[in-house]
Amino acid sequence: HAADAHRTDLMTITRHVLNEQSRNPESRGDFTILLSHIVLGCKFVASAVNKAGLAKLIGLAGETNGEEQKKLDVLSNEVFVKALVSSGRTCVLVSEEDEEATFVDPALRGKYCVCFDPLDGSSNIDCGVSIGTIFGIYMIKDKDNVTLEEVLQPGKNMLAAGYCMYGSSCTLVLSTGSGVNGFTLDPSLGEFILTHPDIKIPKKGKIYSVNEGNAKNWDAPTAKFVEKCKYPKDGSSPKSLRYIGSMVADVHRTLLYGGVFLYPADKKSPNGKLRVLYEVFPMSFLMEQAGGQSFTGKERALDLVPTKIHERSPIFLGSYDDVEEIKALYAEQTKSG
Ligand code: P6P
Repeated sequence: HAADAHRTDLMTITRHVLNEQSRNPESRGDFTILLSHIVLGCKFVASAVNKAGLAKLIGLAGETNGEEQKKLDVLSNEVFVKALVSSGRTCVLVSEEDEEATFVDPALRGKYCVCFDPLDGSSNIDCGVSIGTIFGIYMIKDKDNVTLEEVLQPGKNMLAAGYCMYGSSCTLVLSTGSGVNGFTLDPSLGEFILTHPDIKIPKKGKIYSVNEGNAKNWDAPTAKFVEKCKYPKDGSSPKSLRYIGSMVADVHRTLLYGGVFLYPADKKSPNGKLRVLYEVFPMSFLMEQAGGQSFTGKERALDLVPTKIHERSPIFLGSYDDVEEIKALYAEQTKSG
């Protein structure tokens, strides 16, 4: 059975990606090498996040080694930037932590652009809530003359996207464009092992996930949708509200259990809060690959063309039928003008 297979026929993430890549004739292993460096970054962050609590504890005991405890998100960013540059497979990087894009030394350039949030939800570290790394990968046509304009591509051009969630276990969820697979870190091996093959999100869910504290500022379609979740008119039972406040955790639950995750626009933030290149696009890519969908309130999220690297967008993503309901409410608003 699966357990035995795990013991002897180790389907590691590297082997799984090699299998997938071998199906496309012109692949020369560059993507697999890039991915192995992203995986290295995730393993480092996983161990640092696990120690964070302990380090804090030691800190309390006054035994810090004097070295200023670097904020985990800054440290994670440095690790990912160095891993991605040293892979020799990237030419430009966009990180949530860096105001400007990083153009790789021309001597070290490869054909990929990686957009990433090294430690999304890091404000939740001190209370032990799951946090995560989110990444999306684009191909760049001319790596030697890459400009910022080439980074500002619609999400539908992404070749791959994924997240790594640092929680009770470390789970990496990845799509390279032919479905979604989940891998769990086996610390004894230091390998990510395939544990969730071919993830498909339920067509309809019983959960909605939104920060109700922003309800005062929502627009009418969002308010109407949430009202329908709480007071269904068709005699069905109300949906459950689950909101962790860490995107990777809320999206992971939505992917596995179904339902819908919303970060809508509101009067205070007309473009919502979540960032297009390294939160909205990667999660939308995964949702579509898993049979769900993702909508901005105006259009399919992956059709959006960003104009700035830290641009924000409202997002409604999850089970196909649930997002259809939201799209219908926004279409009604557009019709009534
Ligand atoms: P709010 C975390 O800070 C984050 O960027 C996402 O991980 C999360 O989904 C969102 O913000 C939570 O925002 O306004 O509900 O606290």
